[in-house]
Amino acid sequence: PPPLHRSVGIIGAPFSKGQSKDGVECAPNKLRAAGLLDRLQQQGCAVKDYGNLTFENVALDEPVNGSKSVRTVGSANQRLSEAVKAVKRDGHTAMILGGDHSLAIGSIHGHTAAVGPVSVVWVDAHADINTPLTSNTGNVHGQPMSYLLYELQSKLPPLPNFSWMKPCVSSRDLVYIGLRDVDPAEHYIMKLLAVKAFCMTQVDQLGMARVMEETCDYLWDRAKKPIHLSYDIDAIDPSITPATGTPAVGGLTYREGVYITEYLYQTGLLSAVDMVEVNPLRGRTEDDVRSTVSTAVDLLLGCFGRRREGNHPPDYSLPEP
Ligand code: NNH
Ligand code: MN
Ligand code: MN
Repeated sequence: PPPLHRSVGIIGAPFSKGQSKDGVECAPNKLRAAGLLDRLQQQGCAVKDYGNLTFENVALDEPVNGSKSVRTVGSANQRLSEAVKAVKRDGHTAMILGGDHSLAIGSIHGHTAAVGPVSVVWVDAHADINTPLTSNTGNVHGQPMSYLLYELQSKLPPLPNFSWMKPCVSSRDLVYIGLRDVDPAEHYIMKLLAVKAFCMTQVDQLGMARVMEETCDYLWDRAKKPIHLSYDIDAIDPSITPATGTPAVGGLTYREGVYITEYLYQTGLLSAVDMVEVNPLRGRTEDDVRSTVSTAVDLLLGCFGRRREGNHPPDYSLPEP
């Protein structure tokens, strides 16, 4: 196997205005407090923590076509895009700790600004491909893919504080895994654009090993591009990761979730990873939060070389008696 990229640049994006529940902004520090950085280092990663970004609330951020906090979300994502671009230019694999999923707009935008076209693997219970005009909730975290896709630009109204961004992903470079709560308009869009999706039905049918093989076959059909993994923790079954804003029953097992990360790591193409929607203020008990945070940490470790068979440093030598 090729020598794999083992330097990670971490950006905390404590951003919550893409949805309406408090708490997701606490996740970056919770993930660090759970030992994320130490454990990355122990498995042989060089770690650089760029710290948490700060975001301002734009005053008088009235709904735009029913979508909430659009200006605040726009300027936060502009900042995140610049930060991700800088981490990529520094030569690291980027790790973006959300925050809600609206941050994928800036994360993917900044990633492509630095490295050119990417493949996007979107692991989520939801498709997050509503346009501002199809959204039933007005939450931008249900819309990021529509902002990013070239093919949907003519369907977007003008959005204040988004003039900095241009679409940067082709619908042929997107694969969904784990879907089970898709709005009618989202389903229509996905069929219209023929977006590749392994919803839970396909996961049941094929098993995760084949889902990952087919994901990469599909993405690599034209060219191998750097991979952007956008991992919404609500993709995992809420019995394991209940501390999230919109839990959806019937999700991925812990093992299926981890397998995705192990598989993408060994491609050698993983170039940026978002971990979003961990909400330490949701869930009913301390254990609910602990289980959600520790699963998110395990998924991130899997993206950076952790193997369930065990790991050892390349320079390990047995002690002589
Ligand atoms: N589809 C709904 C919406 O557009 C729910 C999105 N919620 C999410 N997405 N958590 O991952 O608002
Ligand atoms: Mn999402
Ligand atoms: Mn989701």
